[in-house]
Amino acid sequence: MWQLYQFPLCPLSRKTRLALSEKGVGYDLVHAYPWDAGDEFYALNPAGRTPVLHDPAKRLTLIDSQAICEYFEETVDKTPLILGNAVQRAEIRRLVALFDQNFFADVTHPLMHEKMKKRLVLRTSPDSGTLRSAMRLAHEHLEYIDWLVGNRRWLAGVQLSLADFAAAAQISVADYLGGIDWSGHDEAHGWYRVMKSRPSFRPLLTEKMEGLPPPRHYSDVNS
Ligand SMILES: N[C@@H](CCC(=O)N[C@@H](CS)C(=O)NCC(=O)O)C(=O)O
Repeated sequence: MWQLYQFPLCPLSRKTRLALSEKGVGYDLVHAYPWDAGDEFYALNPAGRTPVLHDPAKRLTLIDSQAICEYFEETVDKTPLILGNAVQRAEIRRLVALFDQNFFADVTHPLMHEKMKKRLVLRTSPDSGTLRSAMRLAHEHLEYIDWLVGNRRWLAGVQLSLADFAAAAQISVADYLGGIDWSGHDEAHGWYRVMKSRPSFRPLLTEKMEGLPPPRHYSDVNS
């Protein structure tokens, strides 16, 4: 059985979990907090980053959310997530990179640092300027999602793809941390409600980070 080393608010682990679930791949969760990880985790991934997927019986370790998603895309036929022709697959990969890297750097990572790490690890107060900037940048990303959803059926085109799961994974963590204001983003909000109501999303919405409860609306699929 696969073991997924992750922590509840790691957006890249969330993307991986959504893809595994959509593809019907079973796994056990192992909590690994990069700031407090033990030797066992560092032995698997000396870079100390989550997610890491490990199969002890096969002595196989997969590292990096995109490498893991691509591995299962190549080995499991069920629910293709990087699909279509070469141009369409390139567009899916472009958007996955945009959310994994840009949205993460602009919005999710600053929110995680200010609201999660400072509270649970560093025991200091969040910086309001950094939070304001993350929320302003979140609006810009949501505007782009409004445009994508308004012009296409799903983010990368006519079919649901890994781009939708990469974006929804980042937004779900930002939303947990109170960084998403949907005002003026009806199209993006409608798309996110649909993503939230998928069975693959349910375990993420009920999971909590110890010492850091989510806002009440977070797990409500209608809000
Ligand atoms: N490219 C990697 C990035 C993984 C990553 O940055 N994970 C974060 C948590 S969401 C982490 O482990 N950070 C620990 C650190 O920066 O020390 C992936 O997609 O898996």
